Amino acid sequence: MVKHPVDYSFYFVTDPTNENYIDVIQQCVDNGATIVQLREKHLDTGALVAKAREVHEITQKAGIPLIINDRVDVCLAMGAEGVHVGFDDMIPCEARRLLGPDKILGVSVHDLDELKFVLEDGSADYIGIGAVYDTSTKKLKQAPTGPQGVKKIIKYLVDHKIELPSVIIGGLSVENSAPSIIQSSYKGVKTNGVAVVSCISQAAHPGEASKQLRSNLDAVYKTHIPQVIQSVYESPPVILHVTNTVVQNFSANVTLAIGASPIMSYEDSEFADLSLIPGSAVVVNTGSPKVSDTMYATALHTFKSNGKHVVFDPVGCGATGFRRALNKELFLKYKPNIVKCNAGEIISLIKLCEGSDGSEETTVRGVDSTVLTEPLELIALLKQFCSKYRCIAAITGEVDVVCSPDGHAATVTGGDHLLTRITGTGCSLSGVVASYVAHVPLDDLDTVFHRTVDALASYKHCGRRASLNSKGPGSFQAQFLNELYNLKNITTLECVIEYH
Ligand code: 3NM
Ligand code: MG
Repeated sequence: MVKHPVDYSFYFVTDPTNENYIDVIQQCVDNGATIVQLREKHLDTGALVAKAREVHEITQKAGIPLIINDRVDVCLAMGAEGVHVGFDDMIPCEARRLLGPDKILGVSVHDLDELKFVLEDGSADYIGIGAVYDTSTKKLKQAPTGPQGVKKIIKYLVDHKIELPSVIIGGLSVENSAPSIIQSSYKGVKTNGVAVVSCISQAAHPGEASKQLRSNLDAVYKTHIPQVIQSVYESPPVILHVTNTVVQNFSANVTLAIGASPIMSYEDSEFADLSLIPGSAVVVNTGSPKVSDTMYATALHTFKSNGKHVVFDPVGCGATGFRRALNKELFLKYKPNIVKCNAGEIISLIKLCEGSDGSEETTVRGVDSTVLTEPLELIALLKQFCSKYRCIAAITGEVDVVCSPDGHAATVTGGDHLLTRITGTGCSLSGVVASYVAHVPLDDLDTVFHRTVDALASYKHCGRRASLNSKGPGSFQAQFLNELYNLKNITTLECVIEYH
């Protein structure tokens, strides 16, 4: 039987020292807790069962699970949703045997050895990783892991393609929770939540502290991509792709998967009509040049002059003299408002715009980027470029970078290496950017910037999800389209967005 997905994001562990514990739990649940653990080390069994029933009433009303610390018997007696055990309790498979398949079973893990034990055991539904920091709530037997210790555990799970939810615990506060989630993430994969005691239970206003923590967690986990997709579905943008022959089919499928309408054309004389369709936008991708001499220029010019978004993708800029001249001229003459490419291509374009003839460029081999640029160095370069040419730059790579003309910058981390093992993932992304921004006014730079970040995050998210369900590039491509199609239903973004 498939269990309901559990939202672990805000995991409140009760504090036995709270005199008004019921009130604290109620306030916490009312202000964003998604799961509660009753942790009582010293109560007699009868009193513990009674207390558990009282807490269960609150969590049941809120529709969230109640987990009992250590005590399988108490859980079974009063019907809580699960149990959490540590290494000095019953071993997980013993707890599982008693609990049956439907209860949630959590297990504490401090290091890789303990993780391997839990994986071998195979009974845990989630792990609690900690203690991350020192805490006065519990006497720790081992030194705190820090975010880096957590990261080792997440890395092991990611490297072995194991999807086991986790929460982090120990010394987490309203302020340090979100940064700890980001710092302990690996390849864009984050822990699923924070388990907290004192930052809520000892707060002067537990409700207020909960609300603030919820808001900080939402900034890390929550995504409005489903709403963006919803607006795409409600009024499907028509996206003209003047793109290379290699990726036409895949780009059209990607655009369809997210609910927009692709139209592929190399016929200059129909571009003006297309640019007049309400909510249309154009992708101009200069890969596999050229079908007609005027095609790119006409596409850029007609859409630009009719006030539409233009996503320019200077494929392989820098690779040959022809491509350098073509991309430089198109960019400088028609000033597309969004440029989407890889690091090698943008560095080449920037140098060309600064007057270099680019012939000494060694940074681009074919159309794939061989440039290993530090994201922060790239951001510094892009901020100048974007401000000078009043464009948004969306640069894809292991870490994506997005910059706006008014100095906003974001990185997106995540995805999977299989994204680079099928053709067209970069090129088709331009169509997603175009679809997400098509209905946004050109001068609403802030929204265009955030929609562009959303488009790149969509790819990292779907790349990650698709790789978990595929053995190689073939099934990855199919799964990737499935994941794009399912973006309308996601609640948690499985990649990391940071603003700089
Ligand atoms: N378990 P606070 S740390 C209950 O490392 C608990 O397994 C830990 O409390 C572990 O949020 C801890 O007040 C205490 O630091 C967490
Ligand atoms: Mg225990």
